Amino acid sequence: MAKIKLYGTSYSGNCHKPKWILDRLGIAYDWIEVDALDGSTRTPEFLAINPAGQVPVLILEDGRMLAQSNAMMLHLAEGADLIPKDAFERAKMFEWMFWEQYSHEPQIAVRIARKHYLGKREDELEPSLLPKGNAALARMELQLKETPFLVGDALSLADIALVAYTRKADLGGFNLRDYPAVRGWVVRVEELLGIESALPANG
Ligand SMILES: N[C@@H](CCC(=O)N[C@@H](CS)C(=O)NCC(=O)O)C(=O)O
Repeated sequence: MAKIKLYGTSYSGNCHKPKWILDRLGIAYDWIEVDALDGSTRTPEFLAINPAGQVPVLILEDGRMLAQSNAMMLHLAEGADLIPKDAFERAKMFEWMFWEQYSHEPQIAVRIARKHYLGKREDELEPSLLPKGNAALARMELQLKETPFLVGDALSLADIALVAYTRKADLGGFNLRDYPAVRGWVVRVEELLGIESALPANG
């Protein structure tokens, strides 16, 4: 069987999610760099790999393809302690992961990409992204004032899905100092993942 392959953009939070799981679980893989912002995901060659034209893309040892960062994490972490055994806690983890894709990533990740990576001016950005992104951060703050992780006392895939872009929210014009419980959680999760902090040094 071939080694697992992960197609990804090295500065993309969605691509970090499956990478962090592979690293944490000690699974061998080859990283294949594809720039999500220069059209490389829309070439005929890449569309033959993922017809959705997006990274990340995971190719399993037997050649099967899996898209969607959260689906990849669920598959790779099957049986690991990142997925609660209790059925209700597992459903709460899904609740956060589905919410991440609908109510967090489309505002926070998009604002980071447009403002920081594409260098758009404030007046070129969709005005609703800032209030909607702040509403998402406020929702997380409410939970993280109560519990150290999004689902109770232990790190789960919910934390990994949500930390990917939350840790870089300042690059999108958000201010994590307004959300102290979220900031403390970012530090905790980054430490557990063994990754360098993405929070602004003096922030
Ligand atoms: N919901 C998808 C989102 C994937 C996504 O938005 N990928 C971006 C990079 S972060 C991309 O490939 N953009 C290039 C394009 O759409 O052409 C996931 O979680 O994997």
